[in-house]
Amino acid sequence: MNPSAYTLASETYAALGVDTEAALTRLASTPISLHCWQGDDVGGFEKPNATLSGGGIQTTGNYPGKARTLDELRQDLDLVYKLLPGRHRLNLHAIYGDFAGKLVDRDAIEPKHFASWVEWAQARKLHGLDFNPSCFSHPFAADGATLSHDCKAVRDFWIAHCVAARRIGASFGKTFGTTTTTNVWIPDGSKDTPFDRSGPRQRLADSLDAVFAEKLSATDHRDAVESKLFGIGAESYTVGSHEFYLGYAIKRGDIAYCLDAGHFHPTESLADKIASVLQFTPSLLLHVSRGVRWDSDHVVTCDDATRAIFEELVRGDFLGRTAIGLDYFDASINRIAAWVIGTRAAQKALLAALLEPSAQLRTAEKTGDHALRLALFEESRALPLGLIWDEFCRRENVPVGLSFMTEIKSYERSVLAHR
Ligand SMILES: [Mn+2]
Repeated sequence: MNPSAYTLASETYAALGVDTEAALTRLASTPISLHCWQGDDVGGFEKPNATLSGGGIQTTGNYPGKARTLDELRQDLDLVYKLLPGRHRLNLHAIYGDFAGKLVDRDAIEPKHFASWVEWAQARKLHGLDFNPSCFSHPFAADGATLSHDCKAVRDFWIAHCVAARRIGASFGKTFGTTTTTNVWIPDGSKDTPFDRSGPRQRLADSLDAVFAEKLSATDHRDAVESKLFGIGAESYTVGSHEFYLGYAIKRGDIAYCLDAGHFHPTESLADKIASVLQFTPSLLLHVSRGVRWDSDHVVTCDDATRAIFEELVRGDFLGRTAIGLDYFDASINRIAAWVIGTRAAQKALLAALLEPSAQLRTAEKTGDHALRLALFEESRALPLGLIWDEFCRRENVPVGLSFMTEIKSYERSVLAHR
């Protein structure tokens, strides 16, 4: 009998000292948190026909088939998870609660509003749920400030929202027995050059202290803070900048810093920041995204920048201290395809990192043989990654190769066309 394509590929890797079985085991046990907001263009379900407003973020495109209700979103996610190898998580924003037709304001959300999500996720054996307060698409966020607002009543409203969000996150962690990450991102900033850059930052630091004052179980729950360079309509100043949140996370020592791949200058390497951040913070939240010129939230691809991020996680042995989430929203193509392509691309980038000839690379670097190091990097690019990936999909009983697109197309004809 001829050896399988996987056996041949595995031998190619073995010749470089790489154990493909160990890589597949690690890949299978690394969950990715899927962002629920790809399915409905960040509208949420607080009220019928809710749409994203403000926040410095924007979906572009008007591809048909957008999920209009919780049920439609869940139906779409069922297909998404079916097409992904491995066991994953779901990342919910507060605006995706099951409010049963009642208006529940953001400061009044409770775990009970997410009980049907918990039930849904448990029935599908998801790894767990993650959470985010939604500090946008709300009258109190309309002037571009939330936790840093100069009006105390507005700040207090958003503090109450974030406190409520943390409790919901902790309830998820307790239920699933896996640590839930609740990530605080706010859009606060200004379109034009401000005079006072310090005041809003002082107010934000004070607000965050109030948000994080309640001690929650570190087993159930992890807090994260997410920085940003700029937003649409907030081009000149962002209160929660990289320096602000990195400093805040280090000062506290018990919260994770969130690095979003779309939240830096286009020429900055997110990968290069990982080992620096983790020198001084206990854990990291990654928002894998793909900025194109601006924080455009394009679908993740297995490009060099994404591969470099996962290489850092593996080389530094940081996977255990990192929560991996996706954050993008593309409304110009089939949204389910966007979810599946992006998640599979992130997983492929992780697999590529796990298949690096790391022992040989380390030795070459240690002995000063930089030509060999370069040669190993270049040879690695042409290794049969795709054959190992196909084997992973086969073992996980999900479509191999492009056939996942056939299932998505069929769903588009039978379900999405009727929305
Ligand atoms: Mn993000």
